[in-house]
Amino acid sequence: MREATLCHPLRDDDLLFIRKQRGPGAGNLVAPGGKIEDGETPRECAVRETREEVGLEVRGLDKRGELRFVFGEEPFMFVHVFLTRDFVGRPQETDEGVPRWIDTDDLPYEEMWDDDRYWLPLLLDGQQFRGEFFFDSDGEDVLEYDLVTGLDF
Ligand code: 6U4
Repeated sequence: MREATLCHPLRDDDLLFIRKQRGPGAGNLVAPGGKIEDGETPRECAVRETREEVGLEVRGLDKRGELRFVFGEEPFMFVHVFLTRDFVGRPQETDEGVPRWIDTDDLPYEEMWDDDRYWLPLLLDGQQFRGEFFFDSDGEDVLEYDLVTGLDF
């Protein structure tokens, strides 16, 4: 199963998203992140991807979740989720998309992957979580999921 990261910078009450330009989930609002490379830790990957995708130098990443996605019968991806309030620079537009700060009270879940509505509220509530999401074979809709909290990564 491919292993990847998501890194959510938080500035006051706003979370940073980009509109994904290509690959699976193109068109969705997503956090910076991507696939882990050989020899890289999940945290190192999250820092590198955030630098590459929006030009922010993030530090002090807080690991908050692990998510497993299955599309139909196929394991799709295992994702480590990080949150940070500690970063330097301003988000820049790159080939990956246009960055956008979005108020956490008004998140447009209908523009995100279908699983985000289930675990983003836990992230914002300061919780740690592990989730498994079973999508239809197109990876469009979550059919079933299992989410546990109270972890300590
Ligand atoms: P690189 O490594 O640059 O190729 P990218 O093209 O962004 O990365 P891709 O398209 O394989 O990687 O997708 C990986 C990214 O998508 C990770 O950041 C995790 C995220 N992702 C994948 N499925 C997701 C899902 N169901 N919900 C979600 N993020 C998901 O919130």
